[in-house]
Amino acid sequence: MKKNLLILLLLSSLPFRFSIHAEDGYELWMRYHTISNQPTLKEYKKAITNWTIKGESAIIDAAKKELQTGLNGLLGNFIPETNQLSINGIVIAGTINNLSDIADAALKEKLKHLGSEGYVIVSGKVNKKKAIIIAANSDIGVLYGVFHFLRVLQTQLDITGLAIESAPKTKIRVLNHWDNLDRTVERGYAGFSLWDWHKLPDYLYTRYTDYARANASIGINGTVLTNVNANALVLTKDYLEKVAALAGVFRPYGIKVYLTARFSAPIEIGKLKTADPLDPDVVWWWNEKVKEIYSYIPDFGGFLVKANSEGQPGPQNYERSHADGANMLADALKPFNGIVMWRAFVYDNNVPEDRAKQAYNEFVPLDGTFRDNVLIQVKNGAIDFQPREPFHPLFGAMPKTPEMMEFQITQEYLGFATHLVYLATLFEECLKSDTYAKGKGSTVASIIDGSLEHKSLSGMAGVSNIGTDRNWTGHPFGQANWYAFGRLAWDPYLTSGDIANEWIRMTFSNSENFINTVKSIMLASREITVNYMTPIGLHHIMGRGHHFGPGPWVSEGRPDWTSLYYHRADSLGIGFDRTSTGSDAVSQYFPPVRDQFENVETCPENVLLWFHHLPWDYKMKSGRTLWDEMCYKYYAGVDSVIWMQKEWEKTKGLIDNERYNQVKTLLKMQEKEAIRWRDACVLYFQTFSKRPIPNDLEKPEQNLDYYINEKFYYVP
Ligand code: BDP
Repeated sequence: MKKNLLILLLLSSLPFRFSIHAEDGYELWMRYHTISNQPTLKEYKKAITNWTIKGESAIIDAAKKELQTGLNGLLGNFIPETNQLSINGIVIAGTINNLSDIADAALKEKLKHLGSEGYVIVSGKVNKKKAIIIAANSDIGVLYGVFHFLRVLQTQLDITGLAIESAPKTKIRVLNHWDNLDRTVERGYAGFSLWDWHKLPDYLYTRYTDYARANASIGINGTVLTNVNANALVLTKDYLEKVAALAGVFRPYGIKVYLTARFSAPIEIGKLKTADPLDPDVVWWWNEKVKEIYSYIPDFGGFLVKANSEGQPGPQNYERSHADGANMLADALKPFNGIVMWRAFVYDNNVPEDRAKQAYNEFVPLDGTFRDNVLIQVKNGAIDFQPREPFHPLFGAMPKTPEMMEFQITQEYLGFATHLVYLATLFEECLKSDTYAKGKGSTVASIIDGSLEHKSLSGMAGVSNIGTDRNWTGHPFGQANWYAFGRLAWDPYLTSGDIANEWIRMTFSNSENFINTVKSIMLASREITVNYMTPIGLHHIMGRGHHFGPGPWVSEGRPDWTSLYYHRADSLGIGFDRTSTGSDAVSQYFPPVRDQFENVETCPENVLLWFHHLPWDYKMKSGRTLWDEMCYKYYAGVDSVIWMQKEWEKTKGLIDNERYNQVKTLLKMQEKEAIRWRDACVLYFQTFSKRPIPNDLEKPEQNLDYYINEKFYYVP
């Protein structure tokens, strides 16, 4: 009886090792399963015999829990906490203040440059005994260091001569949840919203804690709980109590809570007649509201605002500027150290000549007029999270204003949660792009991390792909995109390959065979998707409204919501002329980039039709005509999905059957959907090109009408 009780107790202290739902993906990359490589396990067991974390706080408690769980799991036996420092193989963690007896001058010196969230992990000696030291300037640095150390073990690196230093390169690293108060998630494909508003503030799921752990493990330090298409209700007392309860769960993991502020809230919940940002009553109302929020959540992060875009209210309703609106909120937040993330994704009811130009046109003149606690949140491209977009011309064009990145992790335009698309390559492509804002080397990364213009405020936001699905993201590989986002927000200079390597090892297996196969699938997957959806710079040709599947024929309603507006196919050719003879959107880029895009010879072919309208017989670099090239790209896309399936099948037996089969089934679905994209687009564009599909390519089974008339009900 006693023995059973002991086992039970042991089991309950190791929730992630003995998850009842084995391999259902719930554990994410925090799978602390016992290391199966025996030599490595032996080496680790020798090097790690005890642990201690100095200090006392909720964050330190979280670090202790994580280290205990992680070590027990990975090493396969209980690793005790100790007060004694004279033991061989001790892991010692803490802030430098708490470790002052054991830290040498070199360690102290290192930490001076690592800021409030950085840490070091070193192998060394304490009292002549071998030790691993994790030191930081603050408690949260200690927690980040612990997670990094566990990652070292999970990825089975050598721990004999550890000399790791790390500090985040951006300051605000936030998920944007497009979650509504009724728990639906706008563009969410992984179930419903995690936030169970009805049961809050009393009922706190362990999932909330696991969410915070996952985020902290990759350095995410903030979460915007609510949809950018905001509901003012969340700013009322009832909801603020609920928000405060969530903030309480997240705080020990260094995660601040932010809310979306509906600009018309003073009218809707404040009973004012106006929301004019210069109206004294409105200013007063927001000041009081902000004070109230901080009375519930003393470390509230601030507001994210979508204003004057897609029908959302904003300062322009009162003939005021974005700066007037942002500054009014910024002033209210300033005394509490809160910030405003003001979105540059704007387009109003007047259809512009080119939607791609609007954000730049509206925001560049405002540079220098924003308060210092305002960041402008810019989507990676000027249209809308398309499978491929050139980087947004706003990056670098507002040197006096902090610009933060907005990536979309949820795959609204990339096949929802049924397509395996590793987005880190998309993120990397954008971050590495050189804007030439201050000459060569002015990469997007250097703008959003604040280094180019020496900004103290910087950040990256990711539109979350998380929901109530057991595995959080629907597709098991959707987890990699959440992971990659966090890692890139911490360090925008990491490569997608290195991130994939880490993620695969932590999530699936350290078998080199498995890693090589899966990594090659992941790294190719985004280009494959571009090929079967929008090759050669095509964009915005998806199904209307739900954005599922192809819809190059979408033509009704507001012109810039149609596909025709973007592809401009006609009997002569295809593509959006954004050169100086067209909409001149190229002029928004700095000269060398502008000239590169302007000139059809130098414009990269992967964005050719983004910038140029070209004849169907235009000669591509391959020697093929544009029409043939387009066909080959679409077909290559589908062929590559078949290749992905074959590659994946090689991994059978190398991982658990549950996840193996799940991915296998999803890849089959992806093939079906890729064929739909290919055939629908090729058949549709053929009505303009009037040219045959090249002979060596199989002909579509269905005709165009079939695809046009397909109906998709209740698409999420
Ligand atoms: C678009 C989405 C829409 C969002 C909008 C935004 O389709 O649901 O509200 O972006 O970012 O991509 O505000």
